[in-house]
Amino acid sequence: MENSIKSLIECSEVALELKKIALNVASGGRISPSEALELYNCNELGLLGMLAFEIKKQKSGLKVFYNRNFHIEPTNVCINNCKFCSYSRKKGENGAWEMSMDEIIHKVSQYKGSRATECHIVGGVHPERDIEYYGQLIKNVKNIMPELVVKAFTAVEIEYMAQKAGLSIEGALLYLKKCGLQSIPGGGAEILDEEVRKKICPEKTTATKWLEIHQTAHKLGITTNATMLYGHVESYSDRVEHLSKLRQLQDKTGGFSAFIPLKYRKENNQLNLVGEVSLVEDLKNYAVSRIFLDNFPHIKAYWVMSGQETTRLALQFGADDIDGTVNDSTKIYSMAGAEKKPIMTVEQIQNLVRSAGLVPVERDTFYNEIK
Ligand code: V47
Ligand code: SF4
Repeated sequence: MENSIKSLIECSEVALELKKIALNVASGGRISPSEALELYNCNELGLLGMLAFEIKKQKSGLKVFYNRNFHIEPTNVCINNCKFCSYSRKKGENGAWEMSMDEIIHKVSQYKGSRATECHIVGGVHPERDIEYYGQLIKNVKNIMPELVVKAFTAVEIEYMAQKAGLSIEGALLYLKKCGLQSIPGGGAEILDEEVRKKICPEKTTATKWLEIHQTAHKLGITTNATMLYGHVESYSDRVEHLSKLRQLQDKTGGFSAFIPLKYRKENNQLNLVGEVSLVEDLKNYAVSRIFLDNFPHIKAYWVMSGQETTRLALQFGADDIDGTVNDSTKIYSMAGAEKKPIMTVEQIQNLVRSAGLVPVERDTFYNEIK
């Protein structure tokens, strides 16, 4: 890292312990979990931003990545009852939806000729839909638009499909891969700690299983993302534990493409009373994640969740990806109180990135640049 940054740190008036951590980061060193905790507990947002932005520059220069994508959410019927979820319903309940295969085919057909490169498919864990249904769904998408990368199903959906089919996780993933699955999104991770999960999503895939599913996907050559749902009942130590588990797995497999912090949004769900954390907390979280996850190539500021203004700021705090055009095709966040109509044109995305003094670059799911 530039010597000027080191001199800035030397001259700054921050506590000695913090100075040592910052100098280690500036020299390209890896920080320990206890040092990450120290960063979370400090109030030096400027210093954290400077370090995170320098790391971002070393990894991707001034580039900020985006893609042309759309989502399919086949159903919000779900066997689970996560307390932060504003979106799931029981079968037949008011507000439940179950798209038929024809409706899905019709929806994908509307994107023909759109230059979209990714179809992101996630939904509730529907008690009656099985792995063959989802395999056929992927095949149908690929038949209509073979050029699309199918990034589909959280570890939670995959665990259920495997169980229902009597398959191992590896068997289920191999089956889905044969049908055309190329990447797995990062959802379902929440906080990778069993005690926190008992409080916010007691029926959901355990932390150990989530990690096992991603590890197996990596082994099979399926890249994945990782999220962290923050700003609810978890402590900074829980966040550090979450990040440590991800960093350890990434050291083993190298299969994660991006880390995506997801701020808990409070509308229409059972955790509402805990409220939402501040913008300062969001930026601190981006920065500490960028600094700690030295083996993750990308940090995504998902604009649909954080809103466009926070996304612009996150780009100064280590994020180098803002997801994609989305095209008003997801409801998970609008139902929880975020962007009501999540759609950005490529031009709007490019303008947002340029207004932060950075360079927009279109990518595909695997971060190949699209010229
Ligand atoms: O796992 C649910 C989160 C996730 C709320 O991999 C909430 O590229 C905040 O994982 N407030 C699903 N967050 C979405 C997801 C995702 C999104 C965009 C890109 C990618 C990727 C992955 O949404 C869930 C959960 O952590 N979530 N409810 C809420 N009230
Ligand atoms: Fe179901 Fe996912 Fe909502 Fe949990 S977060 S209730 S698994 S749809």
